[in-house]
Amino acid sequence: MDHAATREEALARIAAAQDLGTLEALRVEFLGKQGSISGLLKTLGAMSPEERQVAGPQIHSLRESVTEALATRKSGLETAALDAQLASEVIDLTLPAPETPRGTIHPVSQVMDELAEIFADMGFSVATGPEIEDDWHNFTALNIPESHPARAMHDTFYFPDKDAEGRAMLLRTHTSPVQIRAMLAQGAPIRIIAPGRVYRSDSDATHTPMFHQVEGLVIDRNITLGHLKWTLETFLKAFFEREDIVLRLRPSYFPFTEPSVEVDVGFALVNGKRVLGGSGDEPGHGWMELLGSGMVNRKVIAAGGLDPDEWQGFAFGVGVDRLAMLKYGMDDLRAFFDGDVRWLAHYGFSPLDVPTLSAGVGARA
Ligand code: 2U9
Repeated sequence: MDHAATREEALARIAAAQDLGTLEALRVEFLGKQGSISGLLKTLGAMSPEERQVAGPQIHSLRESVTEALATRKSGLETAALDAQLASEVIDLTLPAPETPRGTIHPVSQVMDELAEIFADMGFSVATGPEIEDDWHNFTALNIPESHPARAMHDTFYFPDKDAEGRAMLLRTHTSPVQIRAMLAQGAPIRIIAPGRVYRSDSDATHTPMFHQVEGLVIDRNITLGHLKWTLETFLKAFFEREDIVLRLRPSYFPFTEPSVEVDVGFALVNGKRVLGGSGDEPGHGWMELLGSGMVNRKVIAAGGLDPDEWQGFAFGVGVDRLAMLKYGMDDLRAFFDGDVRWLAHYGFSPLDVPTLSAGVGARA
């Protein structure tokens, strides 16, 4: 029996298969357990040796041709499929890459980093403390008596409950309690700045219920107002990146300092805008109140656990948001806390510019 017709038909159908599924179905049809060629092979067992000698090679040859044709067609179909995929998935390397959204450093963070860097050069370290305080650390230790207006509900956010020691709990109204804690924890001498969030119940164009302060504290033997003036002058020259910063110290009053001084900075009017620099007494110039300071009150030194006859010091406080507005030219404080990404894209700083001070004026993101 010749299998030429079977072979021809099988090879034709294999060659005509248009996909791998059809080809697999053909393999099963011919060579599977119940396949037609497998069936032919099974007939060999029942043949006489003479018949088998003739039919055996024919059936085996048929199986080999079909096996080979299946493999050839399979690789042909696979190559065609790969070619089609490659043709449809062309990568155009000339297309611009999608832009990766990049955040910016908030001006408040930038200014705080600048302050830490400037004061580090003068030997100060950064101290931090809790934003939820008790009224002893926030007020009493700072010589702010019970009757002081700063203690009234109007200014201070109080919590409804007292702490374990029976002290009223509040959101700190300044970072001064950080320095009280530092004095109690580490003793003297001290050179620290305390930057951070503070809270006052106040809200208009120039006041937000949360704002940022940096305070400084130096405690040592024989500290004078001269040290205070030199420190503030050196700080402001470095911060505003101008050598012609001129300070004016005016007598003032704060409960935690005695004597107390308010510090004004000279400015010039340039095209109707205030530009810091030069004496405020020159024609066309003026003075701008910038920060508060003074020699630490003896009572506050004592509240910090130190002997006021042995240790003296100076302290100062300034609004970080105000410093940022003056240096980088924003005019509305409220925008600092709106979280508007367009404002941040304009006024924010590149996170890739380190160290921070060299990012400086005119080097925004
Ligand atoms: C201790 C002793 C004294 C910190 C000081 C000021 C003066 C001051 C204001 C500036 C603008 C607060 O942000 S503001 O509204 N601060 O005028 N702060 S002296 O004196 C201290 C602090 C801690 C132990």
